[in-house]
Amino acid sequence: MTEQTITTTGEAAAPRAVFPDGFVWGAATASYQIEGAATEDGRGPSIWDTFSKTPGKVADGHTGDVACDHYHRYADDVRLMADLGLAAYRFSVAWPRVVPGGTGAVNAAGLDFYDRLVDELLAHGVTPYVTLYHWDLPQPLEDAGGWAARDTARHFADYAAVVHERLGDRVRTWTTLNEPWVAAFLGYCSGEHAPGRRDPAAAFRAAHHLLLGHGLAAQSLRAAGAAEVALTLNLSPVVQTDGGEDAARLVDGLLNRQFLDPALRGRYPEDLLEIVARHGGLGHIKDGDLDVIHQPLDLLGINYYNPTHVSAAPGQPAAPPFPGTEDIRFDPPAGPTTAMGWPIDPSGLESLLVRLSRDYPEVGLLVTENGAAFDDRPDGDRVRDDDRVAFLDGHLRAAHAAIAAGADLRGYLVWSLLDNFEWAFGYHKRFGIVYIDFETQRRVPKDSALWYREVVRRNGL
Ligand code: IFM
Repeated sequence: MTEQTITTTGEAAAPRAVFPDGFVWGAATASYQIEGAATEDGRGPSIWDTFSKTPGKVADGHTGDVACDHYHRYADDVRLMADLGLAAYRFSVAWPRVVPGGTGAVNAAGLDFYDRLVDELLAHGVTPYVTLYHWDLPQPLEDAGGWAARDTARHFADYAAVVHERLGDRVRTWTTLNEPWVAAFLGYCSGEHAPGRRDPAAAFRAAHHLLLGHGLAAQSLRAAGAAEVALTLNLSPVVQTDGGEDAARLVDGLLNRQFLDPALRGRYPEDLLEIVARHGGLGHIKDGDLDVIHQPLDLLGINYYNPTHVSAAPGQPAAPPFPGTEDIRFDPPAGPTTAMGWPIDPSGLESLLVRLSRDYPEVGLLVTENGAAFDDRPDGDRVRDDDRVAFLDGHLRAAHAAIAAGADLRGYLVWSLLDNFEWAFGYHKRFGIVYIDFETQRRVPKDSALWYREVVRRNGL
């Protein structure tokens, strides 16, 4: 790996950042956000179908019914990936396509779709990275209690085995869950995401059962011969702006260590357990659960978007997705933000990666998501998204600096390949490096896609 300053006449000094040999470059998506074909070939309803069709839950009543129509256009999308030189593509499998009832009968037609997708990727030299759960829980399982119910963890492991049985001969890297914090706390506590529940105790139970599902699925994937098993978390360095530490520590426990410590150390942090005990108790954590959750992991997937700033604020009520944060204020972002209103701060990625390799040195790191929404507008056949190029450039430099500081970072997957259904924001927020005209389904690689192609080609900046 090298970093040097290149100066050419008339140009500003441009620091070069070359990544280690074998560094994996790619892009990511998720099933409900891009596939569409919501009722085709035996797919059953998911909690996101129900939620998005509930008035007032998603901006302008948008749904994933059609999305990017990737279910039918996957071959075009794979060709796009190959044109961009991507080495890896991270996608998720829709549980309700494969096991429409959540448990029981397997829908062969659903598996056939992923079979075709994997073959197409491999034929184009793109390595598939499978995520088994990116939030589209089959609705019948939610009707039986959702992730707040313990049985869901076992059903998830059964479904994982079914998918591995079909794709395991061609897929090496298996990620169990995407962002369990979001699934549990936006889904069951703040109600901003499906299934839209507002019950802190249910959210803590959901978080534990998601982790249990991860552990059970990891065991069954491993037993079936999966080469690499991973878990993807949304992680954020928590910074306390008033000079104190307690507020940052507490929020770090809820957001980061609640998942890192059980999965990678086999125990919950004590400070977290104190909060859980006050929100429904600890009865759902059974003897032996932490041994199941603590499975050997090959990769920790990191979804990084921004740091979290907090300060002590006596009298402040708890923030909706963060039970136990009474007397803490989540500071409004200062400085530049993306179209989501999220602060742009690449240094958070560097500090996060360095911390993870320091605190959890046994696991390799992969950035499974990083990117930004901006208000892109096509200009003929071009989308000039300089703001996204600057965002990605800054974050890749931060990733490079983290590697130089000792982080065991193996690759970077941009979020997202395509503009897509951004959950409660519908199609109003565009994260893609490829623009989608949702009226015509025309795909237009943005300037950031062409820029990223060069990054991949040069293995750096
Ligand atoms: O679109 C989401 C993705 O599904 C999970 N991580 C964050 C992205 C942007 O909000």
